[in-house]
Amino acid sequence: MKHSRRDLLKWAGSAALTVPWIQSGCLRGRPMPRIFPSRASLPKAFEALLPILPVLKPKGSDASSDCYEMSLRLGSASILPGLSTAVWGYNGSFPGPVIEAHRRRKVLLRLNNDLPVPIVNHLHGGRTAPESDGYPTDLVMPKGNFPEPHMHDPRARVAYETREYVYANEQRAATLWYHDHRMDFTAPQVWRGLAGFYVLRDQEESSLPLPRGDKEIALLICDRSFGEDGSLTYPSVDASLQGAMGVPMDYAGGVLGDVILVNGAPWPRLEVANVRYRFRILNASNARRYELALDPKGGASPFVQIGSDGGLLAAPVAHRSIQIAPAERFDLVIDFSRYRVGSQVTLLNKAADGPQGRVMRFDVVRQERDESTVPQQLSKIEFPDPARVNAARVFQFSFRGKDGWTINGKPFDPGRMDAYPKLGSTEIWRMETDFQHPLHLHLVHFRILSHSGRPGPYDSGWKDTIDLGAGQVANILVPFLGYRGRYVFHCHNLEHEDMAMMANFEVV
Ligand SMILES: [Cu+2]
Repeated sequence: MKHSRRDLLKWAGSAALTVPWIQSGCLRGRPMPRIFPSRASLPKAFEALLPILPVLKPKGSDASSDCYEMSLRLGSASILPGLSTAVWGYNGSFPGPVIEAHRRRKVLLRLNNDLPVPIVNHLHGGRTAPESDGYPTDLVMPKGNFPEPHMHDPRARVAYETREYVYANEQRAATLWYHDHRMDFTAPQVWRGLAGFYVLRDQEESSLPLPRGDKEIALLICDRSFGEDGSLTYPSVDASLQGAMGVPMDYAGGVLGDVILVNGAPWPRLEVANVRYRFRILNASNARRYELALDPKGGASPFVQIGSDGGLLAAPVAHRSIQIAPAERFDLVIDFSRYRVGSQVTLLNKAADGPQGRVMRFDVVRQERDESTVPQQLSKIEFPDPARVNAARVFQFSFRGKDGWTINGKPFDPGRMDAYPKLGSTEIWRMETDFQHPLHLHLVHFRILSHSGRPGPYDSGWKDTIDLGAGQVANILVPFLGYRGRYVFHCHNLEHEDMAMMANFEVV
């Protein structure tokens, strides 16, 4: 049955539409990302200590797999001084605990839904069988009498209260992450806290002399806004997330927070030794892009990139600053021996002014001997030959008024298949955009062949998300490996995604 965007019409009919959105900030008719301002007073920067995210312990293990279990439930977090914040978290925590996985060792993840709404879990960057990938209609329904899901997708695999996700980990080491992917409601559910790291390791990576132990730190960066009482606030049309989806048209371009959180703490600081550190950085924001830079600079190119969405690069790449869009990951080494002990080094966000122009601070507080190095060769990467592809496709990502954000002019419909790549084949996908969109394909990793003409500075290695600016075109080389079945590709600006910028491919 054809899925109508009934809810989108509700969204389009919401009160905010009475404000012509042409006046509310737009780029040639397209709504722009916009700050939803906090009512709470913004906390002082660099007072909170950076939380180091705890690693989830397996419930059990055998020769080939580790079993984990988490409940998605209401939790309470201390984010703003003197206030507590209700979050929706994996095990009640925001961000969720880190899952440490190993190549070729299966992870069995049982998730229990103790929230009042359906949830879906997606492992972003995972080469996952379709039944565990977190297709947006593969809901895990909440306890009690929740009304039947409003979408009618005959292929939906609806579970009740609990589901076991199986991750084969038949892929190279990489920084992955898990997050909610419920159709039409991903943006508010991730905003409330449903996201965490999944660090996949392998022998190749562990054998390198990179910074490790307490010198390897995962940083989940996101922006949020808060009410006077410390609650997370978001402009949902229906805050229960049980009825109408979406946000008023003013926020259809994307919701920005005015508080920058790292690992759940506002503008935190971290005490470091004057040695190399490895930071696995994830932009888990709904719609905010960052350009990360250091102050003081610490040389012309203080960031040494060693990895991307899909794991290690072939060789390190030095950067003056890092542009990171929603869902992208950067694996970076910063050498604090460039600074004197006693220095305070601010991680800036040059993409914004004011409070959002800063992210966190590193305080260089002690001297240590550095045992780590960054080898000139990190990994051997063999990309498929672009001259020997099996198919080429074009996808246009554009805003179409009441249809919302569309792909090839069409809003998401679980009942419509948009491409049938063959298992084991390689395709070139040409992506064209009208606006800034971070585009993500499930199941696969791809190589960026061109990005507005040529590969950009951040396009080395394997990617699963590509950030395209307004009017840009990219060609990506995509090997379809792993599994047959139905998967989605979509914009990872979560408001765009909820408002229909998603499509299907079926690997056959
Ligand atoms: Cu988008």
